[in-house]
Amino acid sequence: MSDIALLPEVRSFIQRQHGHYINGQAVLGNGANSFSVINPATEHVIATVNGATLDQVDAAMQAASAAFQGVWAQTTPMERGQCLNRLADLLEKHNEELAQLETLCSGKTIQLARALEIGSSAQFLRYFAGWATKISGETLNVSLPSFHGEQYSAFTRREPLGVVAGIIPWNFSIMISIWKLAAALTCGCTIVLKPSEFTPLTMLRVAELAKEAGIPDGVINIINGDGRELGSALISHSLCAKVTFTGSVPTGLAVGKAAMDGKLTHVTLELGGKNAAVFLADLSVDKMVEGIIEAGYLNQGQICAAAERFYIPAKLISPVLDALKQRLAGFKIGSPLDESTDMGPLANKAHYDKILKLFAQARSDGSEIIYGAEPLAGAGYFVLPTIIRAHSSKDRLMQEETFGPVGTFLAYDDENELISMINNTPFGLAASVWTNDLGKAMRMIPHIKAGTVWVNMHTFLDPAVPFGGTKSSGIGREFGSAFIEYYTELKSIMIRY
Ligand code: TXE
Repeated sequence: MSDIALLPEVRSFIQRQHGHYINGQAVLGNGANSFSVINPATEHVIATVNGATLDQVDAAMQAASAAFQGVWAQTTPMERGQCLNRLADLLEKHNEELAQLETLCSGKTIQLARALEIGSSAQFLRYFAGWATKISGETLNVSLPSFHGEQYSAFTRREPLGVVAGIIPWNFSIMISIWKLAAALTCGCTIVLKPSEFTPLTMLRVAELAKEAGIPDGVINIINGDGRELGSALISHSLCAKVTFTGSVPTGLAVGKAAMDGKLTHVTLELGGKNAAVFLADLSVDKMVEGIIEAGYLNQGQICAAAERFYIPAKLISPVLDALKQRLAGFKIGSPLDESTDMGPLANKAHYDKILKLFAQARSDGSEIIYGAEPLAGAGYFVLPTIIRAHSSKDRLMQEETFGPVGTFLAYDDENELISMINNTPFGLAASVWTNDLGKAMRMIPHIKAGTVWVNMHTFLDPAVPFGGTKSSGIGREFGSAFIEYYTELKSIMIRY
């Protein structure tokens, strides 16, 4: 197979000069702090983006605030839902264009871009659209005494927080933006999104489609540029009512502190971790290998919920690792625009360098490398999918997030030790248990400290099911009905009559 042909609209889009999207208009900026977007599969510059000035950050926040108090406040919940549904229609209509753009910027395989970045984003939009008409308060019973026949009534209202700042990582730049945008807009908030410097293009195109979908100017704004400078400016802006962040643990901690500092801005943090997948001895080697690939190697492991620590029964670990090695060695690694590719490049040079450093450390630490831990020769940020066999839970690669296609495997003898092994980490985003014995899995679930526990599956998210981390993996939940609490303020009203 070979690369698919790029659509003419993709070619013309990347040739444009890019900047931001503020109040329904593309805004270019002055070019003083422009930066390049690099295709990680070829290392070629594919576009140039003008980074935002602080004045442009302010203009985006002002536009979002004006829309929040004006045009968006005047829409009915039904109309807000209809806007999101129309945007979902347009994402589906432009699936190929957006998927190609995203693959060029992020190195994600085209199949994954079509299915997850666009297909799944449309589904999330439709799910949130359904909530728009169902966000409401409660009527409450009051027990205050009545001395002169007076009576009481009380109720609550769910009121939108205001302008939301959404800070987005590079691994799923459309899907994660859509999660945040859809939750905010459904609740009546407006949003300023800051995509990652590595993947700044696609949301500019989605913002144009949002306008076509009838979402009023100022409701969605996009700011591109340096994370530290613009992120701080967004968080500390007087009009910022809420920050929603997905990204690394250190940056998330900085974002959380900045949000708390001064004005107690609401904050949701969805960070990474070191997720565990445990396989019980009743499963066949083949089933384990399928599960490991699903849990650890999708999108080159660049998924915050992916598993990186694998626990395998001692008597099965050698055949499992042998079979896994054979499967990974058969992976087709190459151009993400080739529909037959299993694994594309890592998403950017900084991340590639980090993974190569971890490989070097694994060697110097004396880790047992079963497969991989090597870059591929030639252009592009390609590495081999990697299998490391750990000596103990204390090994560096059993503790530190790699965010790459790097599975670290530890043998266990006693199933009773599994819970303490899974929980032996400061993080708690997700975990999975793989077994035919549902009773055993059900007994383990309450003891696992993680925001999501999967049984016989891993990584897959559904808009109906809340998602978020415990411990150092974050605070707050996205999706389900849980998101409502994080985008609205609860107001209590008491009436004496
Ligand atoms: O992520 P950051 P980076 C991991 C992965 C990767 C490492 C660094 O291991 O190698 O993090 O990647 C913005 N205030 N993950 O640097 O720093 C930034 O511009 C406010 C895991 O890309 O977390 C971007 O938009 N914002 C992860 C966003 O924050 C700031 C996904 C995320 O950047 C900021 C991605 C600041 N001070 C990488 N500094 C996951 N778990 O999902 C940066 N930003």
